[in-house]
Amino acid sequence: ESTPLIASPEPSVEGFVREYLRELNFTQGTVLERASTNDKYLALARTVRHYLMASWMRTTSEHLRTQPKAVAYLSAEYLLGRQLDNALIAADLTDIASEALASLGIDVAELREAEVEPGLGNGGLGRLAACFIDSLATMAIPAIGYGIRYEYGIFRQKFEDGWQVEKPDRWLDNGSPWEFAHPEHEVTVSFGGHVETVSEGEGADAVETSRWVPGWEVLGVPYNYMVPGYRNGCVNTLRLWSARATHAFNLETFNYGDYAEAVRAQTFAENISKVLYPEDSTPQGKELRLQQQYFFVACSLRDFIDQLLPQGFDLHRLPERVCFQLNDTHPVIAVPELMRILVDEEGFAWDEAWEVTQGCFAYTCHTLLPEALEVWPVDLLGRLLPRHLEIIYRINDEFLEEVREASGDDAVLVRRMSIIAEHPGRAVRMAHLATVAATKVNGVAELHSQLLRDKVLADFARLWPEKFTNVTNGVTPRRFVRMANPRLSELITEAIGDGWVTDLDRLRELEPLADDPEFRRRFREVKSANKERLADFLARRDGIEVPVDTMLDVMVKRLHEYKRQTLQILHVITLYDGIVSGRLALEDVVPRTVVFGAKAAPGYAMAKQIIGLINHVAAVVNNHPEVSRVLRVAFPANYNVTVAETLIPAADLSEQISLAGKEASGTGNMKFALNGALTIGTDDGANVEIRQLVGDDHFFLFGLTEPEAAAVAEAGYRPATYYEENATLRRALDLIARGEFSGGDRQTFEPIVSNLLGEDRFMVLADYQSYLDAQQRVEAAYRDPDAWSRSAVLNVARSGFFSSDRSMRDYLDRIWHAEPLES
Ligand code: 26M
Repeated sequence: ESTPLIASPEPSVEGFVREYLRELNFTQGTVLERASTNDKYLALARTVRHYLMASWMRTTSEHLRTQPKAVAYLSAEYLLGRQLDNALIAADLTDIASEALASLGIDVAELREAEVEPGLGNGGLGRLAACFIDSLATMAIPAIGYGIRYEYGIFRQKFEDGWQVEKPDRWLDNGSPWEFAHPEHEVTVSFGGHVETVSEGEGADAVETSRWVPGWEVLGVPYNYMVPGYRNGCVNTLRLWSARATHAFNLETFNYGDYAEAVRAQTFAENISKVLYPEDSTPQGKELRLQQQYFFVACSLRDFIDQLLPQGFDLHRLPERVCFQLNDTHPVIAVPELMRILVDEEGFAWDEAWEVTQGCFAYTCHTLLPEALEVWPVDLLGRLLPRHLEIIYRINDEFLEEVREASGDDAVLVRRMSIIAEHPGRAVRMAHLATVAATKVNGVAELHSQLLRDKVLADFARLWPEKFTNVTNGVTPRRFVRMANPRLSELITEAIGDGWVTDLDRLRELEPLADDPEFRRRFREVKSANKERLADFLARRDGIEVPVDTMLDVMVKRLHEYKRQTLQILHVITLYDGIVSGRLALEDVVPRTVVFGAKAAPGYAMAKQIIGLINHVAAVVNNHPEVSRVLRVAFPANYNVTVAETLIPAADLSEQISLAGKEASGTGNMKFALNGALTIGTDDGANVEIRQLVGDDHFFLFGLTEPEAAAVAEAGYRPATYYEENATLRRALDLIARGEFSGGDRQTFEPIVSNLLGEDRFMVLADYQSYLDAQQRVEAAYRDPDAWSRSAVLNVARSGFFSSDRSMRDYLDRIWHAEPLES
């Protein structure tokens, strides 16, 4: 309590100027006249940091002093987005900083753009983790995020002739002013080796205990990042681990004089945190990926026990102090790791250790696709973590005993539920391990949680119904409304005050204003200003020209067959075909600009094909003298959080068109609704809840429902039937097949066409006509600007539920049972 703490500077323009120049001169080591944009950006970032520093130190000290129950979020990904603007807004420094820098002749806007966003995640799952830690800080919940400090985040996407190529994301090159390295808190992580069995005691009292004799070690160095709450004096911590070679290892090799070998060893160790794996649905079972997972989890558990609990804390009581939330199965190796710590290091009896472990973990599942479920071959896992494999076997033995007892020895059931799969090879099913160990298992939207209970984890839900719960995802209104859409924020605040930023249900108070013509006019002004901002942004960033007076129709998300970007491109092709063939008069088309943003996993050939198709269709459409008057397609490369922040506030129409039952939740869908776009979507994931809240009249629903899709699949789906029976669809597919978008070449997109006609796993053809009809309803609605903007305002007013603050309340009530830190 008596920690001497330097106060953060008082917020004033003069004070800010002083702090800023001090950073520029003393830390950046330059003077204003010679400073580069990057120098100026770094100095600004460090200045803003100062204003949050005292709160950070205070939050940390209070946490250590009061020892509350904490949430430790374990996630292999945090897709943070840029930090500067978020920090400025959280600290309420935006105006002061702009004025201060303006007085020095610097434009803050220009410095903002100098920041390279930390893209330490693939998509929804990583961005969700970032939203959650923001909400936890804003709600003053004692929480720490643990993850990996990848040296290279998600690849930078470029297009060459319309085809995706990947470039390394060198996000650290220009300096990283938001992180604090703490090498003094390094953790040693062991790998490999073997397990020895030692007998202790004599005769009947003899017990066999296992001892892990590791083969090699690496160090984990923590890097701390501030997670500022919104103007509440709470600043939590995100702790990301970076791998280093051990000193001993190095020294030894150096002493033998083998310099090259020593450096090789170092490189080997540091490879562990080198790069984010860019797959987000088909885990490849790569050894390095398992190394990453164990590395960050072992560091995090050690760190929590050593740094956040008092010395000598009785670990029997660990569940009173922490809930480790497993963000999908990626950190599940934490389960045997905690067992190992308790049994092998702390001398717990197995049953005691298992009770503690079961009380400490909760598991969130983010998928329904079977190919996305992680499994680790037993030989790989046994080679890398022999003791953990042994522990997993014992957990499984005892679990299967319980299943036998409960089922009257149902051997088929036992095989289905086993943590160890036998075919095609023996492998550990991480989702089963997670489900067995967790206090609670949750899905990420109502429909998804229901399908988990009914399908993917049905056996487990029958055994332990109370274990299963739902927490519908959410997004942070700070970043995705307040920061990304300042114009809309101002309009809302003018109408209902600024309480909505931390209490998003208050957006309901906007409902009556949907009927106010003046408010709707101002809402339309905001949209159109946001379109101008987007047009500017794309012109400068990509040299893409987008019209500002058309319907902006946006589909941004990872490229996946189940998300069905192909369905939207088929709609574009159908419009093109209609106009070119003269069946559709230009005057009858509502002018629209279709924007795509999507990265494909580098090894996902079909996804890359689809990217190629979209770009090639775009080229043809945009260069056609007639068609381009009413239809444009824009596909800016390298979609990321920064792009989302300018794109989403400008959108009129949000495309959420996955096959029902495949998208666990979606979170982009929420961001669009909150920014006043209307959704065209299937009954999938959180779309279901969005539609229920905003109302059917303000949502364009189409497509099969999940039970319908399941029935079609069951009966034997034959996509070719749709091709044969629907002339419009046939014309669109034939255009692709005949090379209309590939300079006459029929081979280029043959794989897409034959996949759609042959297998079409995600039923694009089955939903095509229904989608077209819904797009017709969109056009009709858009022709009436008053009705459209009324619906848009109602989307905003009724989407407060999708704040990640609400998600956090649900996790707290149903799973974590932690409370805010008093301040
Ligand atoms: C696994 C192993 C190896 C390499 C990568 C992975 C991997 C990484 C990310 C697997 C899945 C990953 O993410 C899946 C994901 O983003 N799921 C999405 O989660 C969102 C948040 O809950 C949901 O809104 C989306 O519907 C869901 O697709």
